[in-house]
Amino acid sequence: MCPQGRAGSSPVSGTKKPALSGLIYFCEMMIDNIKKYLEEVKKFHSEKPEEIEAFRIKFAGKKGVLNQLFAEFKNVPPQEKPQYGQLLNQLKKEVNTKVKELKNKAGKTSSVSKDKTDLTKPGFPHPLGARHPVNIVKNRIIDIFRRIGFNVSEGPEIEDDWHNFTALNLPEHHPARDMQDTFFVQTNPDYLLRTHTSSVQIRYMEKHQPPIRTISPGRVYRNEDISARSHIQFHQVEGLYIDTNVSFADLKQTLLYFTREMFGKSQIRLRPSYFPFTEPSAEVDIYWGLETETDYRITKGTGWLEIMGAGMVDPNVLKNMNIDPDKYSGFAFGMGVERIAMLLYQIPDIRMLFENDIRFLEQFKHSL
Ligand code: 2U9
Repeated sequence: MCPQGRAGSSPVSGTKKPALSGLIYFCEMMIDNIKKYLEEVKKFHSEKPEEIEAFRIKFAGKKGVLNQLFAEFKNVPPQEKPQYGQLLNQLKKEVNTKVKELKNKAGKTSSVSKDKTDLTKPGFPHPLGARHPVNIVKNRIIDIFRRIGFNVSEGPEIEDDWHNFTALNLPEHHPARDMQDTFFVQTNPDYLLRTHTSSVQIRYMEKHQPPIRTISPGRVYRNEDISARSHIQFHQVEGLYIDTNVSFADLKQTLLYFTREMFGKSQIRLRPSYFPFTEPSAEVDIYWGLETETDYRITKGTGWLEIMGAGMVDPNVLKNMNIDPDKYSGFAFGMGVERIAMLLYQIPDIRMLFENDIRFLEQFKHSL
C-alpha cells in the first residue's frame, strides 16, 4: 500500500496537492517528480566547487533525493515498479555522471588558475626553530676552550663504578660518595647513571697519554629533591689539562681567560674547597657586580657569584691511570651548564629548562 499521507509529507513529492485520491495518483506524481529531477540534473551547470558539492549533497547525500526516492520504492504498486525503478536508476546514473564531469572540469580550471600565480610575490617565511638555552651556553663554553687547544670528549651516561668513582679517588665506602647521591641501575647495581662527566675523562686517559687537554660536556644525574635550584638531571662541562709542569697558576690564568670570554668579567677569586679528585681544590667565584637589584639578589648582596669548582688533579687519580705523578701534573675544573644559563638569561627556576614549553624556548630564537 502506498499511503496518501506519506506522499504529502515526503520532501520529494512535489508541491502538487492530490486532486485524485489513491495509490495510482501518488505513484504518477512520484514518477513526474523523478522526471523533473532528471530535467534539473540535465540543466545543472557550474564550475564552482562549492556549488557542485551542494548539488551532489542534494541528490546523492545521505538524506538526499536519491535515497529518499529509493526508500519509497517499497511503497510503489507492483505494476508501476519497473518504470519507477528504471527512471530512478537513470536519475542516479545521471547525477553521478554530472558530478564527475563538473568536478573534473572545475579541477582543471583551478589548476590553470594556479599556473597564473604571481611568482614575484614574496614567499611565506619558514617558522624559525630555536636552540635550547642549555645548548647555547654549552656551545659557547666549548668554543671558548677550543680556542686554547682543548678538544671535546664524550662518553656513556650509564657508567660503572670504576669510571664514575674508584678511578677518581673515590673508593668503596669513601664518605664523599654520599656527596653525589647516585641512581643505580635497578636490574644490575654494578651500573649507575654518571654523577659527573669526569668519568669521560677517565676513559679518555685510558686511551691517551699526556699532553691531554680535553673538555667533556654532557648530561649527568643525581638523586636529589627537585626544586627551583636543583634537579635530578643537569649538564656539566668538565675540563682536564695534564702535561709536564702544569701549575696552579696555569689553572688560575685559564679560568680568568674563560670568565672574561664567557661573562666579560675579569675579577675572580678561588676559595679553598674539597673534592676527592683534586688537591688542592677551590670554588671559583666571579665578581658580578652590584649595579642592579637583580645583582643584589643573585649575589646575596656580596657582588660575588660561585660559577665552578676546580683544582690540581690528585696524584692518586694520575696513578690510577698509570700516569707518573712525578713527571706529570694537571688541573681540572667543572661547571654546571644550567646554573650558568640561569645566570645569563635570568631564568628563575631550573625546571623551566626541562619542561620544553614552546613559549619559553621561543624566547631564545635570536640567541647564538
Ligand atoms: C679528572 C680529575 C678531576 C673535575 C672537577 C669540579 C672540581 C667541580 C662541580 C661544579 C658544579 C660539579 O656541576 S657541578 O656540581 N665540579 O667542582 N669538577 S674539579 O675534576 C676532575 C675531572 C677529571 C680525571
